[in-house]
Amino acid sequence: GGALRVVLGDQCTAGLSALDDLDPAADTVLMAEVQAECTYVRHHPKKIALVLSAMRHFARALEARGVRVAYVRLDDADNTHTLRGEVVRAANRLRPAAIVATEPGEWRVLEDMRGWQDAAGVPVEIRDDTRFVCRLREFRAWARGKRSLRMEFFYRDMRRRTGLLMNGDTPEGGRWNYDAENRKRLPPGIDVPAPPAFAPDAITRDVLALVAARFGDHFGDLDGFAWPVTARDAGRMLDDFITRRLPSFGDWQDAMATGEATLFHSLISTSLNCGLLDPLEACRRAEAAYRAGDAPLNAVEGFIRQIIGWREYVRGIYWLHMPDYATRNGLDATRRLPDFYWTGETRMACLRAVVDQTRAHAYAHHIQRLMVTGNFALLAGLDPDQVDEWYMIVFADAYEWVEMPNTRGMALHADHAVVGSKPYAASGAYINRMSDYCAGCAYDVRQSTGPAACPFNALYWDFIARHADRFAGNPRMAMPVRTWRRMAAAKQRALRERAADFLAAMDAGDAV
Ligand code: FAD
Ligand code: DLZ
Ligand code: SF4
Repeated sequence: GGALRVVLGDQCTAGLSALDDLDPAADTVLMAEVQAECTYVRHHPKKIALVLSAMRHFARALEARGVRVAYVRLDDADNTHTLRGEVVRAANRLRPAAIVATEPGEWRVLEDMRGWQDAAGVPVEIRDDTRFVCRLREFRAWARGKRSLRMEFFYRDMRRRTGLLMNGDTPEGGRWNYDAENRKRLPPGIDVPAPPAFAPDAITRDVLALVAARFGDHFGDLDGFAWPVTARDAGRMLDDFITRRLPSFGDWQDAMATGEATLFHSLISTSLNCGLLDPLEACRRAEAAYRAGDAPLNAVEGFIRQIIGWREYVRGIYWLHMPDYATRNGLDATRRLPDFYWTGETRMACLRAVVDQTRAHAYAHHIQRLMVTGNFALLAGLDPDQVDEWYMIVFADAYEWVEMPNTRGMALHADHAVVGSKPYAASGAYINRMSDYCAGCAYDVRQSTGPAACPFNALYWDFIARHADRFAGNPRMAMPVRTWRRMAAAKQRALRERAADFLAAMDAGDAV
């Protein structure tokens, strides 16, 4: 009779397009916990718990509205454990006239979805994901004919379209972008408000037991699970951010500190990405705080730029360039991911801090992801496939549409300069400027050569040297290439030797 409406684990949104025009008398919503989605990469157990718990809470909320939900649990006996298998099984049982879905966040799932019609023998309608500000066809139209794409221009269009921080046609404060004011170092002794923790309810506790039993051997700690799993709690996380952390978000957006996993960040990516929080609403709330005089412009503009700028932009890039994007390796990087990305066992204090924190919380903030684990991977020439997989596994907010352009594009510069016009390569000096990690490190950030030197320093110059010909023509990289080429031969030799020794020791599994 009615329609079978499929809701995926990251689509726990009341206003989801697949649920538009739902007829509770005739339609059924299908939600399925399946092994295939829990293991296509070995996700952090906190990510699996987050998604499954959000699904169970969302199903309950639908039922409370009188919607019929066919909910398949991971431990149901008949579970085929693939999305397609569950769609086919539900279609055979319910004999719907149509299947309605919302486009997924990963290419591999879209490919699968395109086969549902043949597999189930029922017409499948795939609708736009209207939770994003920019439709994919609009992004394609924007990109068409442009020789190169820049986030900044896309972002300005999104500002104009949403009216966020606009006065008519002009940006609030007279400038579009206050990024230059987001680079302060954290003063010692500053009081950082602890983010809220959401204690597991009975539903989440059931899920935690299930995840511990089935996926307890994946990388990551399950205990201390405290992510929001309902729209209500996601709203509370946002409230807490707006009132307690947003005012300082701008100044210290790029800062890092030992023992501080979250600083003034919002912690809303997990909620945005699985549908518990609406991105435009988050931006409007931040704007209201600015208009009320409760938060400065550099903080609010920076926050809004991340969401209607970067978040929408990388999604557009992903769908514009997939499936080719997933295989790009523009800098020919082939080195194996070292074990310390999993164990945290390294003498490099910055990497140890970020890996340990990621294992505990399935979270690291942007500069940790970009300038510590990402920068190291870039400089050491780690294989993008392995780095991509690591980022997909370890973070609770990871879905390919957002993870891949950030990793392969922004961090590794492997995507033929689609996301960024220059690599975010930096030596230890950058990490030392933005954090206190170096003070507690076995290596000396001021040395570049010899066994006690911070590895980032020699690796940085080795990276510039390896790619000097490639980068010489890039105006934004010409400076370091020139500096390298003018360097005394003995100094060059010592740097490259230090880099080679370090990498050889790392590859051999020695303690580095
Ligand atoms: P805040 O710093 O408070 O920022 C607010 C929001 O802006 C975030 O919740 C997020 O939705 C958005 N945002 C900020 N930066 C970006 C960005 N570069 N791209 C897209 N959205 C952004 N983000 C993910 O959501 N999932 C990922 O899998 C992911 N992988 C990343 C991998 C690498 C190598 C890098 C460098 C960045 C990655 N990011 C990813 C982007 C960013 O690091 C996270 O969105 C952010 O750290 C989430 O924490 P928060 O909610 O506290 O963010
Ligand atoms: C990430 C995830 C996990 C862990 N489990 C499920 C699941 O059991 N059922 C489901 O429908 N979705 C799950 N997801 C989310 C999907 O993998 C997600 O829809 C794709 O990554 C596309 O964005
Ligand atoms: Fe990281 Fe180098 Fe600083 Fe150690 S000295 S914390 S390796 S940047």
